[in-house]
Amino acid sequence: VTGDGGGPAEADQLRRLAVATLDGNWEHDHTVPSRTLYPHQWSWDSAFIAIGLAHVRPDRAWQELRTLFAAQWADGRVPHIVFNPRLRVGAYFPGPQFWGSERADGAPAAATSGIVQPPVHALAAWLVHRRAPSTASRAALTELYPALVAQQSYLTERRDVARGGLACVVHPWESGLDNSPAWDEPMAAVPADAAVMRAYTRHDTAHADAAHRPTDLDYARYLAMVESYRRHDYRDDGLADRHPFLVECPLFNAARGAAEHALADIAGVIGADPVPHRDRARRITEALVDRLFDPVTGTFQPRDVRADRLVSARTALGLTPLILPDLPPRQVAAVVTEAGSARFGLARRMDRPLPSHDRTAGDFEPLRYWRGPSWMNLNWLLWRGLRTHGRPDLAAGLRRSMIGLVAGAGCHEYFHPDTGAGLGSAAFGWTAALLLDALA
Ligand code: 9YW
Repeated sequence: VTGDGGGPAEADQLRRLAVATLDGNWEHDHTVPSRTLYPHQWSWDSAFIAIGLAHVRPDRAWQELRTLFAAQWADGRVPHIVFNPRLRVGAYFPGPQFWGSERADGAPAAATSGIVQPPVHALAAWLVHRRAPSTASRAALTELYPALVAQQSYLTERRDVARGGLACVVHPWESGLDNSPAWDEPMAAVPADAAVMRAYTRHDTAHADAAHRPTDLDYARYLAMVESYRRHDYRDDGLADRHPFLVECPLFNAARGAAEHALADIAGVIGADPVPHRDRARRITEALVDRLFDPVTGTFQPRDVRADRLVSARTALGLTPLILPDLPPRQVAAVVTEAGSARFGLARRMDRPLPSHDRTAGDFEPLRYWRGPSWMNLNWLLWRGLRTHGRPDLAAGLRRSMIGLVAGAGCHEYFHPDTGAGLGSAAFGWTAALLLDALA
């Protein structure tokens, strides 16, 4: 496929590619992010995938979310990986044996990880319904609503370590942006020994270029953080005193706020009370502005709770609070300015979508995963934010660049931020799904 996906024939061809990618990754009752690299079910992938499936296979969109929430823990946490028991042991590292979720209180029958990912699921459920409202979609919302509320309650009640109204991530994997430069400063405090990795076999570097992936030292720290959490059977009491990584992430908390807005909309449809959701949404937005907006740089930055300071890296995470409909005008203007700066390059006419990290930074790496490459989900969030805040001109430019990216390279996992070359998995679920949404 070549060109910018502009004409109707080309849009059709792209749609077919996206549907074929999603069909190819469909596994029984969920979609895998990638057959080679990520053969199980991933939490936030499934939410993005449902948003795309809504356009072509609405039944599957609901099934995708139902399957994920069937693995919800009794405390409300939605695990970041639900392992497929049909796969051979060792299909992915770290696998079910490493997580040992069966030993924790309130874990489901299915083997899962013990950590979470950004809660974009309520927004996904709302968008799936809104795409084609029906008796079936209202029934699906009614069924999912208590589970979505429990997911939010878990994050609000158990993860607000600093008691400032924001949820902490206890691992970079929970942010969804594993090796983002945003985590370098808080990660430096996590004890690690690269030799730890010799005891394990990584699978990611067998399927993808090691130069694109997190380093072995990163991985040693990732495992140390899981071990710290697992030692206490994934309980959240006392985290402040014992856990080496506690960070308030702008994207994670913006997703939480967007989820409360979506739950208010869902409540309105199913006859529940929207008011508590609107109240919680307002409090989350206030806390985000209060704790994570840096008036000096004019962008949102993660807060390292252990060191009680904002991290200095300016990554694409800082742009994502734009998805909040109640973000105050001052912060909206600041985010649009940051996105339009040389760091990210948002414009009415742009050759490529935004990179995941500040292009002008010394540690910008155009090939290494979340340290520079362009990702469809981050761009989709910004696209949504621009429409929410009345910037259709910029939204249209960004949308064209997103479609052009996939038109040029296919449904890759991530893309070279300058050349647009496809990187990582060549048949990636959320790229296909969010392309479908952009084409709609
Ligand atoms: C890994 C599945 C997941 C995504 C994450 C991404 C990556 C797993 O893949 O993590 O092994 O690196 O960082 O956001 O959900 O697509």
